[in-house]
Amino acid sequence: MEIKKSLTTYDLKTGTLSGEETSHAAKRLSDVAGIFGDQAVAAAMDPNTIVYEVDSHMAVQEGTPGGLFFGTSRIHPGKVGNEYFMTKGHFHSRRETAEYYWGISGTGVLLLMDETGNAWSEQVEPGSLHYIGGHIAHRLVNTGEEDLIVGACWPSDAGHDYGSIERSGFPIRVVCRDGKAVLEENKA
Ligand code: M6P
Ligand code: ZN
Repeated sequence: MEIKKSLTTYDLKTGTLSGEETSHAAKRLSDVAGIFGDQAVAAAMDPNTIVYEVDSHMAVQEGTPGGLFFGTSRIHPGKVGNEYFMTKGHFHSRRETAEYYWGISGTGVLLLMDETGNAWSEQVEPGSLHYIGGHIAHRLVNTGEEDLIVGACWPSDAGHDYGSIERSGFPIRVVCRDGKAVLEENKA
């Protein structure tokens, strides 16, 4: 019997996934403009600007119980006004499901929020490991000048609930003041 080679590769330095059952998606400003605090500034920017990209490895169908999905989020450096580029962020549709995130390169912030709207954050850097428990919304923010690359692993039946975030957002925004990343209350 021969030893089979994996049909998928994962570049440990860049998080890039390639081969079987992998896919790539780009999120442009036109896809995510609504998440930023300054809507006038967002509207004046090039809507084709790529805010972040996601590589995924999905070996089973979305919704399959017992399976796992694996991915890489690459948030580009940039700001809308003073607010750093970030992911849409989501709760899981099956609220009890958890997820791991880990920092691969770059620096940023993981914003977390429970279902009562109580929010907190963790610094993301190469080698940082983040266990995101069930019932916790999660969003990545790139506070650096290079790509923030973060790995992820989550259950294949978790699903994404973006609606709750679109309606009320996170109570914290990560903004640049005097060249430094700070947390500010979301006044929207
Ligand atoms: C990670 C995982 C994915 C998620 C992606 C982008 O790779 O958490 O499930 O889709 O980040 O984040 P979002 O869906 O919030 O835009
Ligand atoms: Zn998730």
